[in-house]
Amino acid sequence: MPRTTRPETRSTPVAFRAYADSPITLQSHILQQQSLHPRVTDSFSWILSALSISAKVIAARVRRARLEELHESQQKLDVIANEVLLRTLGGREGVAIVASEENEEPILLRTSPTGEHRYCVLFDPLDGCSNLDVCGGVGTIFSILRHDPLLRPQDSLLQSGTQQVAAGYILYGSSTVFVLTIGAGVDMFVLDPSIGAFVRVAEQLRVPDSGKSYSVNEGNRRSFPAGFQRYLDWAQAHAYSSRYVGAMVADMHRILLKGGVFLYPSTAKAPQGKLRLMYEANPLAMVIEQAGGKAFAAPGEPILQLVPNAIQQRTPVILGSPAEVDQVLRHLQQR
Ligand code: FDP
Repeated sequence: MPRTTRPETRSTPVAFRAYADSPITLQSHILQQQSLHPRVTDSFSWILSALSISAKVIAARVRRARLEELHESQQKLDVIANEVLLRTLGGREGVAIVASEENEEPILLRTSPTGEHRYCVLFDPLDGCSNLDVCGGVGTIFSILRHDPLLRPQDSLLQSGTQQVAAGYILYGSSTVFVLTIGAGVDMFVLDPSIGAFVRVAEQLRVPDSGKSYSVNEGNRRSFPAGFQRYLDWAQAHAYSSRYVGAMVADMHRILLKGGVFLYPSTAKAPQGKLRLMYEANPLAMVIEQAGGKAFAAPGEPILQLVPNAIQQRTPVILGSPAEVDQVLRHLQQR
């Protein structure tokens, strides 16, 4: 006997209603942006489309990870993700240099003749990959900088985060989510497997001003600088929740949608912090700031203003809702 369907009582969120009415794919969103912002050139759009294709390929491999690893000869998924991105981006005329967290050295693909706009694309192909063993969320993080043909490849890459022309991440979780900023707010897309396209589900995302949760590896607490220990005492006394996935993209995504603060301080094991400035901290700092949040390495040191001196440089990270980041900074400044 057919089940009787109960009338839908919960209201559909606005963003999803818009999708049901007329889906905007990432591809059409990029074209829209091109018509709105003259700085979004054809070659830049092709780079975003390469990232979108790579994300679909990697998402498909992540879905099969637990099946494929049954075969012993299987390559590691972070290596596969790296190759997919290098190959897809490498074919785009607009890419001058690719730099991957997985590779020691950046790869110079082509120079930029005068008048030609080319870009450097930096990425962490599969961040948080220890989570794969337990079917947890993992992600790809990317950052796009303008290429300066007059500089050596290394120097062309060593720009502060304020110079990023776009940044974002892809979260391979219960859905595959693509979060993008081109410096004019943050938009979110979800992969619809039935049509094989990323569809826009939210425009101009804003991180909540506050959110009573912190995200940190508390196992390292004893070796955190004193200010972080003071902050954690304060947060626990004020009934904050602790939420830590251990994959930065997944922790960041939760904070972007629900508020809170993400912390990766310096520790005894990682005195400069563990996270990479150019592959992780800068792109996620750009996203959170474009969504109205804050990102600092220390009091008075916004992440985006740090001038890198090495491509693999590490930094402490404090990012999230503005009110929560301020609380952390306040505790760091106390004597
Ligand atoms: P992973 O080593 O699994 O790739 O920088 C990488 C990262 O994960 C982040 O994604 C994550 O936030 C952090 O390291 C987790 O580090 P801890 O295990 O030290 O908490």
